[in-house]
Amino acid sequence: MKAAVSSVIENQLQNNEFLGDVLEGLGRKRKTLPCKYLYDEVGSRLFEEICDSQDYYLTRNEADIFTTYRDEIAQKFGPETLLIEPGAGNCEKVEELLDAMDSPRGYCPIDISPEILLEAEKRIKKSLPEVQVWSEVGDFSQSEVWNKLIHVSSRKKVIFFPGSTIGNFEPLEAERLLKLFASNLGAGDGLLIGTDLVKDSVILERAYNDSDHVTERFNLNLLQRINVELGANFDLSLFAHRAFYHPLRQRVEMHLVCLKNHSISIADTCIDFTEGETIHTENSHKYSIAGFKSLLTRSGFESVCFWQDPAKTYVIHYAQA
Ligand code: AVJ
Repeated sequence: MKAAVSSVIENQLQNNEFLGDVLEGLGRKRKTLPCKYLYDEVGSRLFEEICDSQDYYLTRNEADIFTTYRDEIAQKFGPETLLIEPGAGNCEKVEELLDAMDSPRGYCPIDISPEILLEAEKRIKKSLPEVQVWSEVGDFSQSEVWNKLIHVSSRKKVIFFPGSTIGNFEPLEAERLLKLFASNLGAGDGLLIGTDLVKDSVILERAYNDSDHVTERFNLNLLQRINVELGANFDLSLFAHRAFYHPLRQRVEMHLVCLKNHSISIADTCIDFTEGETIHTENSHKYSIAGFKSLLTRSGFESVCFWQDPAKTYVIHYAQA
């Protein structure tokens, strides 16, 4: 009973924050929504579908690197290392790595989707019964959730941040996030982080406009989520998915384009949309190897080494705090 009541309160608190962020973002001259809200249960599953699509090369090529270099990577960590994965989602990438590690101290996935986390924890406990798992639900870009992990002692920690998730953050925000990571590590602890490389815009744009239109559904699901959770009345047929590479900013931008003048309401607030205006929903920054190394240095890390796929589309960096 107590657990049920507190989870209702927790839900309401989360919804209040969601509502506040949505109203703030849609109240701006250039409308925007925080990309972290794309990953509700439906969104996380759609993202998994994106990862399986032929056009989205990132996940596949990153997995290739892990499969090829897993032992070499695990050796960099050393024995009895605690692996922490912010934004772990379905925790699919970590199993291979945990399996290659020498007596891992344990695994701490952090994610905002409790459903996905619970499912993943069950799976890992089955496939790697000797590995201890401590899951935490929360936003990894805020220090609160990291404080909950402090009780887990270990001689060495490595933060595992694959998937080019760092690309979602604007350069200054990325620096702030990596500094937060560094502040939760000791000297000599590690960061294993995946970044998508700058490349031909045709390849990049295809990856974010897949031929099965999964990315379109993923993007539009954000409006559906706002309808369901915040009682808004978005008509999804009045918005279109648009993703393009911005070469100066070195990022793919994802938007929802309004197709006709209209207004919607969210919790007594009326919001006007004009034809052609967009809601900016996500950025995916692309880095050169040198560019990312310099970000690591600015953030308090020392670059140790990196690995790439044969086609050199993607990089996994290992750095030390
Ligand atoms: C999970 C943030 C790395 O930016 O490539 C995929 C999300 N968005 N297709 C990315 C995403 C549209 C993905 N990240």
